[in-house]
Amino acid sequence: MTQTTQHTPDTARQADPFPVKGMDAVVFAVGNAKQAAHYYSTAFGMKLVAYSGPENGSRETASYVLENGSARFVFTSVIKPATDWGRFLAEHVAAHGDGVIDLAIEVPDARAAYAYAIEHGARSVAEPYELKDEHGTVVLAAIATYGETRHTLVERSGYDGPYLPGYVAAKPIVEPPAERTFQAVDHCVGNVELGRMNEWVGFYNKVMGFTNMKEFVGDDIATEYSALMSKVVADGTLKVKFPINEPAVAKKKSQIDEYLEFYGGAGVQHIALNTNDIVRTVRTMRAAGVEFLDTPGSYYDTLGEWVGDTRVPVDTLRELKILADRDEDGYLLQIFTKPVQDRPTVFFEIIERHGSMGFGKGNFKALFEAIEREQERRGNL
Ligand code: TYF
Ligand code: FE
Repeated sequence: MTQTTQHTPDTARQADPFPVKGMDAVVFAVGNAKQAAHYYSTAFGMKLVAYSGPENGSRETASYVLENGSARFVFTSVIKPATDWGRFLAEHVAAHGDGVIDLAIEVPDARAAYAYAIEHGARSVAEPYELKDEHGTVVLAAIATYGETRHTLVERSGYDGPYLPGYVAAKPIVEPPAERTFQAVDHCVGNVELGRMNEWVGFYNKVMGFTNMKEFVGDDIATEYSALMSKVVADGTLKVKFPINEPAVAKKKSQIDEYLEFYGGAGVQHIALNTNDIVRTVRTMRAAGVEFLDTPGSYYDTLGEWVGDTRVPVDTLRELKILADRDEDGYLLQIFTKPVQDRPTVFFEIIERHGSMGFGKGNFKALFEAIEREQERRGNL
C-alpha cells in the first residue's frame, strides 16, 4: 500500500503552548440517557459513578456519568426544555440523532488554555466560569470545533467530587465485569465535509498547538478503495489524538458521505478505547450483544506473513474477527463495532497497542471493505 510520510510530532518544542492532561470526558446528547446508561453498563462494561437529574435539582436534563479506568462518558437527555441549553440538546438530538456534543479535554489551567485558543482564532462557546460545591472548585470554558461539536476545557485539579458540582455519586447499574473491558480513550475521530480536512487540521495546529502525526490516508489510497482522506493531530505528549476524515470522491459512495448525510453534518465518527486484553474484551462485549464488523477469512490466510507474531494466535484473531497491524515501532490489535444507534453514524473501536502509535493503516483496505458491505446492507452504496 502506498503511504505518504509527514513529520513526526515536534518533540523539540521548548514550552508546550497548550498543555493538556488528557481527555476529560466524551459527552453524548441522546434521546434516552437512562437507557444509554444501561447499555454502556451492560454491553460495554462501564460503571455508573455520577448522576444529575430532577431528584437532585436539575429539572431540565438528566445526565449519567460512566467510567472505565480513565475513560469517562456522559450521557445527557432533555426532560423538558426550559433554557437555551435544554433547547440546544433537544434540537441536537432531533437533527443528529444520538451523538457526541463535547470532546472535553482536561487542562492544568482552563483560563490560560481558553485565552490561547481564542487568541489563535477559536470561536468561543463559553467564557471561563467556575462551578463549586463541598468537593471543591472546577473551572470550565468551551470552544467550538467541527459541526456542532465543542471542546470544553476542564480544570479540576484538587476537585474530589464524583464528576462536577451539580452531580451526585451513583451506584453501578449492574456489577461491572471482574476485569475491565477497556481503560482509556485512545483517540476521537471527526468526520468533516468534503474539502475541509486541511482546514480542521490547521485549526488544531493553530488553536491548540497540536502537531500532525505521520500516519495519514492520502489521495492515492483514497481513490483506490477507501473513499476517505484522513490526517491525525495530537498534543505533544500524544495523550489527546484527533484523526480528521473527509470524504473522497471514489468509485463508490464514501462511508464519510453516508455519515454526513445521516448525522446532518460534521461530527464525531468513532471513539477508540484502549484495552490490555482485546480477546477478553471482545468475548465479553460480544456475549453482551455488541455487534462488530465482520472480516473475511481470507484476511487471516495471509495475515501471519506480513504481521509476524503477536500476543494473540492468528486462529483466535480469526475467530473473533480482530485486525492486526505492524509498523516500525511495534504492532496493534483492533476491532470496530457496527454503529451503536439506528443511524449509520457513531461507532467504537477497541485497540490493544504494543509499541505501535499508528491507527491500523495496513487494515484500511479490509476495514473499508467491511464498512462498505454494511453500507450496502443499509442500501446506502
Ligand atoms: O482512527 C483511525 O484512523 C482508524 C482507521 O472510517 C479508521 O481507526 C479510519 C476511518 C474509518 C474507520 C477507521
Ligand atoms: Fe480509529
